[in-house]
Amino acid sequence: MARQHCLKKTTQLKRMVYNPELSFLMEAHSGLSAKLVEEAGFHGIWASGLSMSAMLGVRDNNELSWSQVVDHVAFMAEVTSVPLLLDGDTGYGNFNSMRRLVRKLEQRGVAGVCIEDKLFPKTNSFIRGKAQPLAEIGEFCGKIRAGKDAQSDDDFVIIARVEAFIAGWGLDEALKRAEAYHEAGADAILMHSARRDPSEILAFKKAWGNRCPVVIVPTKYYQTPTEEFRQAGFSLVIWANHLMRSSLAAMQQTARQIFLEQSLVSVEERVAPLEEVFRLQDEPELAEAEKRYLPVTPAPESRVPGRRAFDEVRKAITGSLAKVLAPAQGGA
Ligand code: SPV
Ligand code: MG
Repeated sequence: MARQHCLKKTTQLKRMVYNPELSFLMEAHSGLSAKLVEEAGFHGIWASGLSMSAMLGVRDNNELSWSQVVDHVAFMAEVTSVPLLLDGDTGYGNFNSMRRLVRKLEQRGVAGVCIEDKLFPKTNSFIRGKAQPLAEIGEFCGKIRAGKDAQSDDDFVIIARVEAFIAGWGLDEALKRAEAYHEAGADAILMHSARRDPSEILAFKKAWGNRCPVVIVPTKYYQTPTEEFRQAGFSLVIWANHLMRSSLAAMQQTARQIFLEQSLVSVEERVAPLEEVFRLQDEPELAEAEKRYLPVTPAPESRVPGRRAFDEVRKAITGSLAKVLAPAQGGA
């Protein structure tokens, strides 16, 4: 069970976004990985579209339907007490899809959603980025407004992700889009970049100033010291896919080794013990609950058919057998 927190998850996320100090969201893609993010100490979870798709064996091209995504993140939200920000791709359709998405996410305990200004079905930003068409600004603003109007919790967070740098449009377009999305009501701007250095996002932040919080995803410019992001005044850093990628590498290694060795001997010591799995599933809580809710376990004898019933059945079978066998025996 997730531990209790005195603030709503939406409020926690909103405060994190608006807090001038740099905060971090860590990627998760399942209930288990979400729990690990929380246990590691992170105050928020990024439900990555890339990672959820990859872990389910499909592409990051909206091959998962939006309701499959909502069902999936519901597990992650249910078992954690820190807020979860869903990578909502393009909002899975038009403004109407966005309204429905926001309502469903609120019902499932998700604290916020980030939508990107590309076209449905989207493609991951690191695959043929420059070939990707961007959404029309007015249409995307309508989606943001529809989402903000649909939320029933004032603290539910909607982040607008600008893909202008990814698509090769440059700083002016990035600023124009950020300004429009901010005016449409986005709580923050996620400025994405596929460069190996932070020049694009630093140039944006310098020009943007503190108009509203800015979120970054340093997957490609990972060598930049975090202190630079802090000094530049970013609000949130998203470590976007590193649990998925680390588990992938570990699973490949384990599968290969067991296949080659036809034995578990050399892997047993380096995989998580079963006790750790049971702990993360909170088995002790169920054992406690059983004590509270199940009737006192009956004595073993009373759980098998009564002795008398057993004897009667045996007598009936023996009697029938005797009847069947008697003529045969008599005739021998
Ligand atoms: C994701 O994690 O799915 C993202 C971030 O959208 S990225 O893959 O960097 O586009
Ligand atoms: Mg994504």
